[in-house]
Amino acid sequence: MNNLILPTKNTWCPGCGNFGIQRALGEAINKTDKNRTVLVTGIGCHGKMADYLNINSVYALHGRAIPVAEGVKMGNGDLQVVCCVGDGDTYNEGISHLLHAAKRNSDITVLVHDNRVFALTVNQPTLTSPKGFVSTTTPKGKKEEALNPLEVMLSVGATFVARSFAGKPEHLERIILEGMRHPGFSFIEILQPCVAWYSTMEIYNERAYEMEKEFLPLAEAKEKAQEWDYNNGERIPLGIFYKKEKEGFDKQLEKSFFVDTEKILEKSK
Ligand SMILES: Cc1ncc(C[n+]2csc(CCOP(=O)(O)OP(=O)(O)O)c2C)c(N)n1
Repeated sequence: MNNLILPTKNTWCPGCGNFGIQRALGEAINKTDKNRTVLVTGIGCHGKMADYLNINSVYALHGRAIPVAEGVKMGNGDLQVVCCVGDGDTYNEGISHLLHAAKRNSDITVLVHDNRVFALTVNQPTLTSPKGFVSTTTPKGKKEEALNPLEVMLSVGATFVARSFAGKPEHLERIILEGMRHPGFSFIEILQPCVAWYSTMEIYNERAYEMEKEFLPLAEAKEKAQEWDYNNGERIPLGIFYKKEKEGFDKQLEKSFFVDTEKILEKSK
């Protein structure tokens, strides 16, 4: 029984992929210390997770959930900090924050609810919408190709890179738990069907498969990430592509802070 799901009035569309993510995230948090967990969300349909899960939470500005989450973690390193962000939110509006947090290995877990559309504002394309995507601002189809966020994350030095699917809540729960336990930045791309603007459930059910071999060496992980580039590709691999042990940024900061302070005190004697 997922006792974190609140009976609050829910405005997600019936059949929305957010329900699968809510179930998986609630179950994963239940298996950790819920009272030590903080959820930071962006703005959009995904952001309502803050209202629908019984957990300490903060709504950030659109695209700015990641720096808020980093601040929470730096302020209190004992907390487990999880971010629910949208693809429009974090690949379009706030992509620089995502790159910097991944590069510096901030110890936060980022769940991207990637429905490949700005949903709450009723259908504009995002970086992961495919070429040809018809929307309110691209009535004749999107001219640009999509971005593959996994390739980007692997290139900037993210230490945990995974992909799951809202239609597989058990798989997603395992990946979220692994991500939360990873001592550094964990990036989890979640394929999320949007019943209103981009109904992909059938496509993902046909094409998405769980990789037999996970935790690949970096070059292999990059190659595997290219199997589906968000425009073309028949099969969509799911699972943990890459994981590397590296001290989280808050721990590195803590050490340098104390070392410097000690040196200053020593000099002032
Ligand atoms: C700085 C800023 N820009 C734009 C908006 C308007 N806005 C609110 S929700 C939203 C769409 C969010 O899309 P996405 O992040 O993909 O989340 P989804 O709704 O698909 O879950 C936008 C553009 C805003 N609130 N703040």
